[in-house]
Amino acid sequence: MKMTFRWYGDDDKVTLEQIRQIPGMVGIVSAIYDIPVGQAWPLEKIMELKNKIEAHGLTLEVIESVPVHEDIKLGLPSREEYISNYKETIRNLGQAGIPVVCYNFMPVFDWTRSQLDYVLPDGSTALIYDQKLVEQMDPLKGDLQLPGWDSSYTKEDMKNLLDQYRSMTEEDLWANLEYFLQQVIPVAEESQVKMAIHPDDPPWPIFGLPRIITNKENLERFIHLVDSPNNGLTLCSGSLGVTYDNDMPSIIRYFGAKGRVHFGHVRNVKITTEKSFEEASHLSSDGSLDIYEIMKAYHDVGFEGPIRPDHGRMIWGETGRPGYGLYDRALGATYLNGLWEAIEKSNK
Ligand SMILES: [Mn+2]
Repeated sequence: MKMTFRWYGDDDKVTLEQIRQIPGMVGIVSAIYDIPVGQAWPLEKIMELKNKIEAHGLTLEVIESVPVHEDIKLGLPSREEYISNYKETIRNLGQAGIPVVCYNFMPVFDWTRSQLDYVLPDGSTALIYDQKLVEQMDPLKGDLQLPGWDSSYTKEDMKNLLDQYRSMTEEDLWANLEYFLQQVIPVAEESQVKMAIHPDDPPWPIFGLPRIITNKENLERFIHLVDSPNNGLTLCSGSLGVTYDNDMPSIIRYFGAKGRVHFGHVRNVKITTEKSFEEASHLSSDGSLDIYEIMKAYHDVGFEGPIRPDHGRMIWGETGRPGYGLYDRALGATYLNGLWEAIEKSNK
């Protein structure tokens, strides 16, 4: 297992100097943020990012994400150009020696929360998701809390986009995903890049839009859309794990044994009511997930890929990108490394 940390580039308040000082930290998860979605990433920009990270004694282990243009998810004729650009990006990433690409296939909205600064009893703040509140939100009113959603859609663009998705079924989305993979995975194979889809967060439909990367059965269907070792998964405990229907350790063991887990996001959540949850510190006793069992599952399947602490709370007065402060994620990384050392030593 390689411990990694997400870094949002030069605009990130958290610096590479700080990340390097976290004990046991070896790698960076990052992306190029100033290229419009759908355009190819030039090799020079990728090399620039990689060199900067390496100059700080770290390695660029994962690109998270290369975003998938909406026209690909919608299956529009214009997808051809965007898929062609995506393939070019994968080839360039391969040439730069980047081993893993994380992406997702959620229509319109990336990860969604109902509040970004919920105050926990200890005074720290966390992201939370309350299904009832989300049901009352109107994507056209701009009152959404969308931390993972970095877009400049106007109200009109948004309305048009939602209209285009109106008649789309889950099966249509599966077909469009399959079409995308059939073209991209052979290029990933040639380029020695492991593609790792991130589960939908939360793992159920929101605002009437279909979501399909949601549970073990669908992950199984996904890996067979194109049966290649390069067609794999990012397993995110904080996404799949927000429902008791998804048993994270067993999902990690099942797909890990098949060699299809290429990246792990590990974080804890506290399930409050059905379809509602609060993000918690990484510690098992602070949430609903058993983080020891999750790390043990990665260990037992011989996982050698990157893992990162996922979202953290805001603690010690830190302000910054919701879920992506330095302190709580650093504590998370240290805790995960501690569990790993204990698991390794008890298995000797
Ligand atoms: Mn995640």
